[in-house]
Amino acid sequence: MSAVIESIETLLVDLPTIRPHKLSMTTMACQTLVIVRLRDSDGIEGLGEGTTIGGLAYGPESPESIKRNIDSYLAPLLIGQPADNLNALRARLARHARGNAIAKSALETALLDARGKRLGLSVAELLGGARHDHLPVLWTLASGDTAKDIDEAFQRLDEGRHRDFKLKIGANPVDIDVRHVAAIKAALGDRASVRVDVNQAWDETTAVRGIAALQDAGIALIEQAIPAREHAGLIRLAGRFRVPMLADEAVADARDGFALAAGGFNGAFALKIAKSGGPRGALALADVAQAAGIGLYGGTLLEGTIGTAASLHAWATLPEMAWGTEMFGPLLLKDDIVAEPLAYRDFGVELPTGPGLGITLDEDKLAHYSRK
Ligand code: MUC
Ligand code: MG
Repeated sequence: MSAVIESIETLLVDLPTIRPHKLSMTTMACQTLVIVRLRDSDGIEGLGEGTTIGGLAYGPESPESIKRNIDSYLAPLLIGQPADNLNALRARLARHARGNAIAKSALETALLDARGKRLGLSVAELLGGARHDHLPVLWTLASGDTAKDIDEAFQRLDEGRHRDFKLKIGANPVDIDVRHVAAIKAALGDRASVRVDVNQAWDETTAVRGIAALQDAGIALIEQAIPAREHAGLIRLAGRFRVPMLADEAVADARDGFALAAGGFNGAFALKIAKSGGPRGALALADVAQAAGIGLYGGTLLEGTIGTAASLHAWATLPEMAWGTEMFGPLLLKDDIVAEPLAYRDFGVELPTGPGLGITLDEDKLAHYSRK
């Protein structure tokens, strides 16, 4: 008889960041990981992680709601069910619980990790097989200070760790932000590419002014300049400028992707397992993007090592992504809760080898950082 899901435990883990991380809607000094430990009747444990940014600042789920909704609603739907039929388990969650994409992503990750460990296969193998074992990773400059960001960029370049940079803007008036970005791009010159993420902070008129100036400054990509729901505006911006638009908050799952593509969007999509309810949903969005000729980007909600590894296993199954990945979450944190950190080298990261995610917890660190 196949294993059944026996228990699901959730932990809130608070890890300090290496420096304040300033986005348009919040400044982070700490990241809270919701860690899932799922145990099956054969003794196998699956690990999962859900994170968001700045409590409720980024989206409708907070770390506390992710934990509470798993504990009270989602875990009871899974406990006692056969552990190996991921399709049936995803359908059960979808039928009985709306929304809660980050919580569902943490659970799907734990289910995949346990199944991989049972079968001796990596999560990438469970998802069809890895096409890459090393993925490019950019770094986000978000100290809030132009000179510090330039120093940080040169450090990362000199270490061979990152050569593509994303700047978080939108918290300041547009002219100040444009000056900040242009100064960083001018300092880096041809040594590095620079893109921006506005995190929905501009209206369309401001976006037209800001993007025109950023395009002139040599910026490579403009991420989510206007509010997520304004699909028509995003499509207009994509048609208006040479510099491509990246849809992030606007595109959570395959349905959003289809709507944007059908409306004539011609930029790129940020894939995030957290937005899509797990790796499978993110890959479904990638299928829509590829069918529509829309570029791919491997995105993060600043997950720690477990969520980052889950994303890497998914991205590794795709053809080369036009815009690379931003799977640097663990590097933004002062410490980790795993025995073996991910290997960042050669401007990217190695895909961890399985079984499952290929990640083992450091129980002492987990206990130390878990919220009491
Ligand atoms: C986002 O909106 O892209 C990704 C990198 C980063 O610094 O923040 C995240 C969220
Ligand atoms: Mg973004």
